[in-house]
Amino acid sequence: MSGSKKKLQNRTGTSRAAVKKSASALPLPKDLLLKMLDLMVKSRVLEERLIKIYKAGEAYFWIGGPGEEAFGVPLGLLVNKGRGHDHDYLHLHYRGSPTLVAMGMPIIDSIRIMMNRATDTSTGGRNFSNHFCYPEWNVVPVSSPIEVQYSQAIGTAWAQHRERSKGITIVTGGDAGTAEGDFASCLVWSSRKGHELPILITVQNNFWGISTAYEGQHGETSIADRARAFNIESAVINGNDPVECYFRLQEAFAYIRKNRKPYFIEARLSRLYGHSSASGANRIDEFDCIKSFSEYLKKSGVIRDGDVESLFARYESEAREAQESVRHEPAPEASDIWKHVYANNENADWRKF
Ligand SMILES: Cc1ncc(C[n+]2csc(CCOP(=O)(O)OP(=O)(O)O)c2C)c(N)n1
Ligand SMILES: [Mg+2]
Repeated sequence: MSGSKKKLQNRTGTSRAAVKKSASALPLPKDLLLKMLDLMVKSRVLEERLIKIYKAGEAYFWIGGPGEEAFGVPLGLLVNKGRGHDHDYLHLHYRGSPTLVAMGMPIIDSIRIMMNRATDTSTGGRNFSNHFCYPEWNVVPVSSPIEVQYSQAIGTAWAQHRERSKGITIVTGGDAGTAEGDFASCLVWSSRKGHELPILITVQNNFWGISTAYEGQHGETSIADRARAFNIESAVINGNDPVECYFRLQEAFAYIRKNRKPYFIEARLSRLYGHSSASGANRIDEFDCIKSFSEYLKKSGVIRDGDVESLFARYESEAREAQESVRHEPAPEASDIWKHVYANNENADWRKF
């Protein structure tokens, strides 16, 4: 990690040290800490399996969320999951696997997308990794063009505002994409006086846009400063610390649910396997949130030597078995390209209109 990146990551809100000092006991219930560790490991193992599938030549492309578990897992745990405006809508980007794992997505679902099988319920095997879609959980389809989710999110947030529903809208994305107009549109539309929207806007700042470093691209001190200009409540947090993320996200959710106004979070975190398979998908020497969280839990007496290793082994065997069974599942047919293109029309085939 570069010196300036370390400096930027230190310039966040509550630090782990502060959380620990202020609490004589554990900062969160033991069961919750264990659950977060479990889901973080499950998500990491899943992503590492996807990378292995790619490297074995059984898939065409990988992009995903290893390094974002400390942020994504608490986010998924705090969501009011369900269908319709009284539940939360999620407009995720391609690093959203930890959030979906925390919401209950089985490992095999993600492997089906990765291996382009017709059994993949998100895309019918017609999109690439981590392009999730779960209508039953209000998870709208992940888009390959970056940042468009920020302008799409205004739609569900506006509907929830207009109908005074109980649910809120959550939108996530990367730091580099904030250069695009959709991000600015989201800030404008979510903060208009008298028409503020119930939306959690997050940016997972890993300090990279593919191979372009953050430092040379931003005039603002932090991305969160842009939200402040619109009078949107905002926070810069250490996205590598699951305890801090849980507390800060909990605060943000409570604020939005009560006030029906926007909240902005910039989470500074790691990108552990580079951008995608296009950059090699090799392990990078950046801060590892699972390693540090396990060490903390060991020191606090919550887990013992060997516990984390057993978790990794258990999920690795589940993921390997899933891959083996998906191998025997059918690929989509060429004619399947017309399926599910437009909602509720007879066949979505424009040639027949
Ligand atoms: C509109 C658009 N422009 C360019 C791309 C190519 N592209 C894919 S990911 C990416 C970088 C995104 O960086 P950031 O927003 O920081 O997210 P990260 O991948 O770092 O999580 C780019 C430029 C794209 N998919 N869509
Ligand atoms: Mg980035």
